[in-house]
Amino acid sequence: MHIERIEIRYTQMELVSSFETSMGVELTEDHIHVRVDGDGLTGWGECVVEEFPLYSSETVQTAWSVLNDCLIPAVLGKRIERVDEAIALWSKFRGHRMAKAGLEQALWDVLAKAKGISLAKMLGGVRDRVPVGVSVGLQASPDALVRKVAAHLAEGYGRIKIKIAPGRDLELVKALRRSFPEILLQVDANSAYELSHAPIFKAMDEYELLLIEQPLSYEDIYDHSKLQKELKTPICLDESIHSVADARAGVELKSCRIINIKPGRVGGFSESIAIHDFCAAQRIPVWHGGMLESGIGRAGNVALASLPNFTLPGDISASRRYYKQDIVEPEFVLGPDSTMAVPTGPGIGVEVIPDRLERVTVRKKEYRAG
Ligand code: OSB
Ligand code: MG
Repeated sequence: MHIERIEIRYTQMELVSSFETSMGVELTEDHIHVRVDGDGLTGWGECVVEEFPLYSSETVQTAWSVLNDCLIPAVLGKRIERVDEAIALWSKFRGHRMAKAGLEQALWDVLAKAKGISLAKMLGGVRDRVPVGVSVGLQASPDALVRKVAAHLAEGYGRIKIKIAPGRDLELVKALRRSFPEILLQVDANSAYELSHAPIFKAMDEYELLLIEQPLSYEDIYDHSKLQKELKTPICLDESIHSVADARAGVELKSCRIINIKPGRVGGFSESIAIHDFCAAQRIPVWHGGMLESGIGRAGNVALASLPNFTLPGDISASRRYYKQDIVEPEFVLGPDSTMAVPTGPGIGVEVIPDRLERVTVRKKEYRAG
């Protein structure tokens, strides 16, 4: 395929409710949407950066500049038949994984469309529905959290993840277990704790949590191995895993028993598949994380989550849990038994609605070959 045209858009979408974590409060989601055109086909990708470097060191501005200066010039005007060829063209550039993943998704989409197959099929997916859950932000009080979780359970979500932060942790787990003794429940600390907080996590062992996500620092692997030794509950790493090499370190050091995969955090679907395959061989279950994506990123997440070792429910919720109106049709909805259907049409399998995308665009830039 001849890569004829690329377009990037700085987009800003208002969340239906604010999302508070140990990192801060988000009211809007700032991402970069990527469009690639070649041989009469269009591919879409979403770069899951944020306005500030809180979750990751990347931001909308850093990803914009790396796309503009490095990644787009590497592939524009080239003939590309396989995603590996594009990755080889930009692999000399270090880091900036979210920037790479956004462009990579658009290439996967357009190349899947050229073959007339779904993105899920092209990635190696084997399921037509994937198990999903919902990630619930910090609330004003334990009672407010119980009410919020009750509402999500009523909507049909069968797995609840709550955010925790120092001083807002054990009491939340206790309050939820009092009201909902049987639900699938897990917690996410987003790196807010230190090894000296081990007693808090040990106390959580009483509450049958599926996992404790990223308790310690965002690049740490070693201290997590010390903490995991003290706990019955599995630790799951999110922020610390940027590559299959990190996954190997985490598993070999016994820092975690579960890994969260987000294509943006690891540089794209190709690296995600490598981590998935490594974990499958090591009998480490994986699940799909989320970055409050629009329908474009969500379509990619659902496709990737259809691979066989994504055995735990993902942070993949219905479009309406995030946004009043998604920018794709059909929007993503929650199906029976807390599952979501994997799109079956060519590529990402959903259609981007141009005027909705336009409405959320803050600025855009286009690049043409030759
Ligand atoms: O740590 O999983 C996380 C959102 C933004 C940044 C980091 C995280 C999250 C979530 C939201 O938990 C998951 C979702 O998209 O539903
Ligand atoms: Mg997380």
